[in-house]
Amino acid sequence: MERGFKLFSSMVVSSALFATASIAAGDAALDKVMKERGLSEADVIRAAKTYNPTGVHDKYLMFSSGGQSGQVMVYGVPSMRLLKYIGVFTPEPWQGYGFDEESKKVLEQGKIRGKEITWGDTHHPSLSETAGAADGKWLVINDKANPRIAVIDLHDMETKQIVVNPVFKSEHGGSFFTQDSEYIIEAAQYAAPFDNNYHPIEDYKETYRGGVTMWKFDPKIGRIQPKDSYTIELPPYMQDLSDAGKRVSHGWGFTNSFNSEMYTGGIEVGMPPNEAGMSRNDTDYLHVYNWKKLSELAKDAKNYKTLFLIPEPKSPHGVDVDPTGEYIVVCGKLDTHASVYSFSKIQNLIKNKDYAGKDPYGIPILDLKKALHGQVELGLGPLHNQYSNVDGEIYTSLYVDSQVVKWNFKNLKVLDRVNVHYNIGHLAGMESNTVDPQGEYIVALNKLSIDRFANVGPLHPQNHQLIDIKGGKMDLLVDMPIPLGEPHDVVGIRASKVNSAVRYPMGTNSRTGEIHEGKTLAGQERIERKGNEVKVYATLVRSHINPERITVNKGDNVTIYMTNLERAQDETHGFTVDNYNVHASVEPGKTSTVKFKADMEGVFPYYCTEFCSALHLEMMGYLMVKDPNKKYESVQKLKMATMSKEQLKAEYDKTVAVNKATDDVIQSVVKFLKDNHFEKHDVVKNLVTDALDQYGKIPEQKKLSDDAVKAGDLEKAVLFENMIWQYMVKTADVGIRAKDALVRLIATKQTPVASKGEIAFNEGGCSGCHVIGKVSSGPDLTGVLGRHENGEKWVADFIKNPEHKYNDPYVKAMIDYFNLRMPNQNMKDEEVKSIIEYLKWIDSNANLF
Ligand code: K7E
Ligand code: CUA
Repeated sequence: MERGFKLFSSMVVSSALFATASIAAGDAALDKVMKERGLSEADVIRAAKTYNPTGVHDKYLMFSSGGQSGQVMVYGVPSMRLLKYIGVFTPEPWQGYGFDEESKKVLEQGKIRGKEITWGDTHHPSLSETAGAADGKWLVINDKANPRIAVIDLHDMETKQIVVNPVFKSEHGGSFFTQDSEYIIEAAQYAAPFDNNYHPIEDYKETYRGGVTMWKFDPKIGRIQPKDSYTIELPPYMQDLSDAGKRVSHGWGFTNSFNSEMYTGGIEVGMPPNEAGMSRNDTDYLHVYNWKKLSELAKDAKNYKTLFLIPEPKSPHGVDVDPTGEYIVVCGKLDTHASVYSFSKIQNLIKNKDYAGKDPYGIPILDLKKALHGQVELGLGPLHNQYSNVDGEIYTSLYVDSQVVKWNFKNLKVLDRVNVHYNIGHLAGMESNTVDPQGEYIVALNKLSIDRFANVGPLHPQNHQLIDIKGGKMDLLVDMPIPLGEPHDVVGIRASKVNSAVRYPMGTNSRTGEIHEGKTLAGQERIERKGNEVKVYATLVRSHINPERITVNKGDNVTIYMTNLERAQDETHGFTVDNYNVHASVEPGKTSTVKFKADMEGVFPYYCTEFCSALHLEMMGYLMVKDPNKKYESVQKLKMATMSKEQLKAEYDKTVAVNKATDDVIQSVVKFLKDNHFEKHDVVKNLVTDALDQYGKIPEQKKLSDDAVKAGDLEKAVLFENMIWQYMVKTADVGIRAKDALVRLIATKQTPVASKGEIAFNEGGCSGCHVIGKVSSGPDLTGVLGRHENGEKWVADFIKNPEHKYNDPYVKAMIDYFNLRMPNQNMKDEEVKSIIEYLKWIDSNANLF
């Protein structure tokens, strides 16, 4: 074994698994895996830095644009595991987004001039802020292709609102929250006439316009207020990315541009292409505006007085305000420099009216040199910047060089660089462009993945790479393929700041947050008809849909309201009617609606689309669509044989007996839970609440069963008894989960050796015959060490060499009883020792099993 590797094992895993006498064994196992998989020591450290054992959560949540998918993705850092897709501008069937009525209403808000737009090109997600810090409440994202902004509520991660920009024909520099989420900045991209008329390209300078829209946001209710929003009309320079000032620069906005040339191309008429003409000048303009003042002026008429232009090296891209608000860093894209502007210098120039000139539209231009704190040569193709928790530290992506470069924007020194694969666009730090950046990690959002993953055809996934920035040198830890569009930008936030709910108040329309008109509680299920309007008020609860039959006439308009009555976490029911192109995802407490015209005659099963319980397949019903102009003949010719009265009575008695036995099991679990004070542990308490919820439904069913017996209908009584059994199974299912959870919480902690013993016990095959706490195909091993003289040695010998003891009277009796002999599992000494430790641990918790 190499020296370096030894050093690593004592460094990284010392306190966990290999600290005791078994270091050699641990190292050997690790060594074997490393050899087999060709891993270096550095690889193993990186793996350990990003690996989350099962059940361990990530420290950071990342909200990623889904690019051309029009969605948002959520993933965790440092594990880089995908957690969710959120439907935003595009229908998304899993969530019923665009397939139930509530979400269709949200998507409809995104219509442009009456036209339905079912895709989007999402670029820049932005987290709401309070006093400049991410507050974990709202997320907004823009659509570059169709100038729109969407609002996502982080309490349930659903899209609630889409607004369409009334004047832009294209946008890009959105969306960016101001420091108290008063406004969201959205800047245009490709200049176009603000009206909806044709204007010849020759009139570009006169009639085409750029702009910045300041969307008023109400952070209390999380909705954009279009009527209080306004647009700053700008010259037809192509506006690009933006950022809001913060702290000292609060109230100001900064927006980049390219094409100050106002070039309009025309390859087809012999002109050089746009790319040549739009990058001819050495400089373009950084737009500097006081949105706070403008929002006052906007209440009256348009006014450009508080708008200024500062030259910036040509065709810049990212503009990012530092955590203090004093520095504004602009990246060159076609220039190898980053330019650091000083907000106080800008303010002085404005105050002293120290202008270098005016643009053709009369907007004052500030002198570049006088506004600069300085410039730094970073490399080829600098695009975007992120800040860390270290004062002055900034990270910039270099598109052409495929690098992340770390530098200091105060003393203007380059500190470090790391290669990424390949061609990075944005990069994302943790709460990075807020007043409280967390440092720790940078995610590189790479445009190409070329050779990083198995070939899945010419369209490759994108590649997000996690970089550790905690040390002096950046260290690239791991790759994450993104199989869903080009995610331009990602924002990260501490997961602890996001308070997502697990259920809705009963009967909630999740898209509006209000109580749904179709809210239906148990017992209120019904079908209402008015002419050819049929309204179904349905409930969903494990494991049935009520009603189970809906009969309508062909041509009827059918509305089905569904309320999920569950309170248990993660008990979502999905709903579809076959062949009718509807789907809803109904989480606990939610009410959803599907609506369709029953224009096809026939029988259409409807069912729950989430595997919600053991009887999920039975969670179904039939939509029957009759043609009112047809006559239907009954075909009940074949009389089915029925049970005799005695047979029915026997079946009834048997079912009741099974229920009694099942109830005994439940009561024993309940006793255990009570004896061990389950109520002290929230996790267990919640599970018990869920279990009792199911159990509480039994009396009602019992009454129905008893009534049926009284009425002499044993057939029906058996069915109700079966329903009681279903509720008991559901109770027991959750109850046992609660018991297991409680055992784990109150048992004494396993020593490292004992936990290795448990692994050996399970992997070595012992658990195939022995179940702790139960007699199974072998004896219960609780207390086994005390059963024999010199128990530890006896058991160790027996594991290692069972054949020698087959004639021992005790063993012989066991062999006869179980009709099985303990096989030789070829355990190593080390394993046997650890199993003994495990058995000791079992004995110390014997009362729990
Ligand atoms: Cu640089 Cu749309 Cu933010 Cu892409 S943008 S990279
Ligand atoms: Cu409900 Cu499956």
